[in-house]
Amino acid sequence: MITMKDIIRDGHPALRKRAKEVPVPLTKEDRELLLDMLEFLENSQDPHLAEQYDLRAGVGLAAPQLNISKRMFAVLIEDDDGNEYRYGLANPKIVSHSVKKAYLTSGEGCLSVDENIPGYVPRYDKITITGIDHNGNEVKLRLRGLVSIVFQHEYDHLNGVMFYDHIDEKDPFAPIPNSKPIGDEE
Ligand code: K3U
Ligand code: NI
Repeated sequence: MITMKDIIRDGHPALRKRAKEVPVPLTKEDRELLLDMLEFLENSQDPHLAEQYDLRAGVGLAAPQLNISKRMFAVLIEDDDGNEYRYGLANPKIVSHSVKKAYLTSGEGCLSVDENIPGYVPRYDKITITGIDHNGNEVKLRLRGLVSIVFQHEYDHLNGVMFYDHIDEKDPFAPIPNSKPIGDEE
């Protein structure tokens, strides 16, 4: 079972490396890793288990955060309409995206970053992403809003990019042109 002690923290060089593609078809070991990452997210979102195992709640987790250099991540999140997105993805690719941007008005957080780093993180509002899911099937997902933002945050981890890299250093809350704010007003 994955716990917080398996998650490496900001400053660890592995968080800044480009992760490696995984061989397809997925090995049993790689499918199990995706399932373990999904299990972590489930446990972390269960208040009782989170307290029992001292887990910080998360909606996403990428293999490089476990010091595993593989292009794999897991996401577990519900959209505003109550649809659940529960995916372990290997070799994901963002094949298209909107011109329009989106950002969380409350900023982003990361299980590998212990402090709060304020500021707007510009993301694409909509993306289409392909990959191999935790069952070994090819998938193509069209995502928008919050769900799209979480997938982009996890995708960045595979390229050694941290959310705060996108924050305007001089003016963290500078308006993002052509963008949709996501958060309090919804
Ligand atoms: O944002 C978080 C959250 C947790 C439970 C319910 C609602 C929100 C926690 S931070 C988080 O889940 C990161 C996980 C990381 F760092 F491991 F990738 C993902 C994330 C947070 C915020 C925006 C985009 C992605
Ligand atoms: Ni993160």
